Amino acid sequence: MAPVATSQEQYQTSPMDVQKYDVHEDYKGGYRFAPIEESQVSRAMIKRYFNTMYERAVSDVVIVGAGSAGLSCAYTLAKDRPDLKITIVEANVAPGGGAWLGGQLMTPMVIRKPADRFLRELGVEYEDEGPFVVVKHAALFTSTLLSKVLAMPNVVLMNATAVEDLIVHADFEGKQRVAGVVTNWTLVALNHDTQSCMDPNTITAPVIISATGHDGPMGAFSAKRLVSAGLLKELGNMRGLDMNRAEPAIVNGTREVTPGLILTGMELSEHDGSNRMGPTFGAMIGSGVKAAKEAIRILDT
Ligand code: AHZ
Repeated sequence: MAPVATSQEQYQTSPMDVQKYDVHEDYKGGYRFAPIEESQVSRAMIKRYFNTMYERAVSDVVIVGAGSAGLSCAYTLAKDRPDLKITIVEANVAPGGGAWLGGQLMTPMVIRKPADRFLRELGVEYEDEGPFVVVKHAALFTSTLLSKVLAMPNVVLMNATAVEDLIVHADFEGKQRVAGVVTNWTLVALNHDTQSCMDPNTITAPVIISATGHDGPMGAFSAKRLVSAGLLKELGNMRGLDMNRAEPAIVNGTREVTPGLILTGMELSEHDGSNRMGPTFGAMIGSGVKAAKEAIRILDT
């Protein structure tokens, strides 16, 4: 791969490329591209994607779901531990979950203190309203966080890919431990009722962090699977909205709920039976950061 230019040079067409490929960046009608074969495009994508799948079949941490909690977790974990192979699996084509808008499809995003520290770390501007801050557009928070996560060399994002199941191994004492995830293209996962036998794929990792949000078409995936797999008796089920109770409960409750599996974000409310907070996002940041710290604690013991 060509080296990545980091300075002003990146905005200039290299004189070597001009000579070698006869390229011309002329917006008066003479714009000329370097020549390409269609197969080069295919191979450029295939080689990288499948090499990545091969390499990430064994990861250090898998994060399921790239909403505000999953991405806050990925950022913290990747920054604190550049040695870890962190693989994010997101069912949607567009990562970001519900964090592209604030509440009721409105654009401003409210974040209660002390989670505003994370915004300063990301370099996202906000208006200070005293006990909370407001980012002018939720998409500014999500796109900044996403771009920083994707730029981390130890992070891979597999979007349009759904986690369909958990891998559960028994340890030497016979105790059950979540040891990985079972994946499929989301379009395949959505069509199991119409086609026969579309077997999945796997990624193993010593720590899985599930951040799939509250119950919905795909939400609370791992929490629900713990019940159907017999690892949890029943779900607590998310309770009604109470911002003051909900946010600290989610952050402080973020933990390894079963060996090998950490729950973060609103998925935890379904597991624990805690309240929802509605359109305040501080707990998603705090819970994501705490999940990263939990993962490091597990990996280091
Ligand atoms: O696509 C989902 C979304 O991007 C993804 N996801 C769900 N199931 C998956 C699966 N495999 C892969 N089986 C899956 N990906 O998980 C992401 C969840 O993002 P989210 O924004 O829904 O959850 P969050 O916990 O990060 O943020 C919740 C935000 C909410 S909801 C709420 C309320 O309802 O009161 N309040 C807040 C702040």
